[in-house]
Amino acid sequence: MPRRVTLRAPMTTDLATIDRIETEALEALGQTAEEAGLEAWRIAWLGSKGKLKSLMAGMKDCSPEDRPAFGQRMNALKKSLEAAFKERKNQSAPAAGPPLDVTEPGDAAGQGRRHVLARTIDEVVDVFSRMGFTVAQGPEVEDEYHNFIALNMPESHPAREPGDNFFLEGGGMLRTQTSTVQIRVMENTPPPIRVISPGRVYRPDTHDATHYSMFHQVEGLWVDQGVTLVDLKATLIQFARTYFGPDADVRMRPSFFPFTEPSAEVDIRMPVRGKMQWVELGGCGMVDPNVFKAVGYDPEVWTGYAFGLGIERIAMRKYGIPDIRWLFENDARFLRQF
Ligand code: FA5
Repeated sequence: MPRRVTLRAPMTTDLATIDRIETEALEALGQTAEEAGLEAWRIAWLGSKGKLKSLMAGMKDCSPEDRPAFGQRMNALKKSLEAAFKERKNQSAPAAGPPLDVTEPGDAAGQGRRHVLARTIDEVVDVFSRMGFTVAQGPEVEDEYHNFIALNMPESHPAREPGDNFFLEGGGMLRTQTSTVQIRVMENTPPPIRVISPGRVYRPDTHDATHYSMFHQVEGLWVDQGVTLVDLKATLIQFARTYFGPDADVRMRPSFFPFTEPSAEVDIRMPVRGKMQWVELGGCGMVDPNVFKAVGYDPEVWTGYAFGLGIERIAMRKYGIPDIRWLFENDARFLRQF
């Protein structure tokens, strides 16, 4: 039987009596189990009109020399009763009924998936890997040497304008193209070379349906003796047919890039909403002899081709996504479809 708690106000300043009162209070608490009893104990001992309050009122009856000891004892008592109450309440929680119905069927954990761009990169890498390319990586924070100078873009080149680049305070820049990795690979590896390098690049382009200020490219570089434009076109056709289907085709339109000569834009002909269409995916060309000189390769001995394709454009065509911005809005309703 839980002991009845009375609200008779104890009035004492005798410390030994207070010890006894504390023992009594804790015993009473120990015998109280159910929620209502605990609450009654709390009101009786710790409430605003409770016993602790009345005991504290004894302070005024203390002589000035006894006051500090009495005050300290009262503080300790208060802490002890509060801590004991908290512990008892925690222990008794299950007695109030199980908070969890373990027999209830659970919510299945939502299964995540890879972002459509990450998937596209994996798929593109897979196709080129099967053609013998290995994957190389380079830094996104670059220096102007690797982003421009070694790629045959002198100080006066219009692509180096501050408005077309994210230059960083204190030097350096965010790379604008994955062609930087061509240089980094050739600097560290003797030919022959066959690498692809997928990664993020940054340009202060205005956002619209086909442009974003951060996007992905995949760079390809093949250096060996006797490499020709035919090898380049054959590789791109092989990629297009494997990735977009056997009807896909490749067209190269003459163009200009400072680091390739000759240079071309790569268009791929593929089914777009059921109709075959030419779609521009990137640039390509034969590695310019000046680039070979910058990395210490002999341009009389070595030849090579390079290409750089936009990953977003590839994903948009493959999956019929009409607006590049949707790829970066993180709307799960959109992303869940892929
Ligand atoms: C280049 O960046 C060259 N480095 C490609 C290259 C590599 C040429 C090797 C020769 C040899 P370009 O600036 O055209 O080229 O960009 C290549 C592709 O990136 C574009 O065709 C497009 O698919 C994609 N791209 C460019 N700007 C954006 C943008 N703001 N948002 C999304 N994709 C873009």
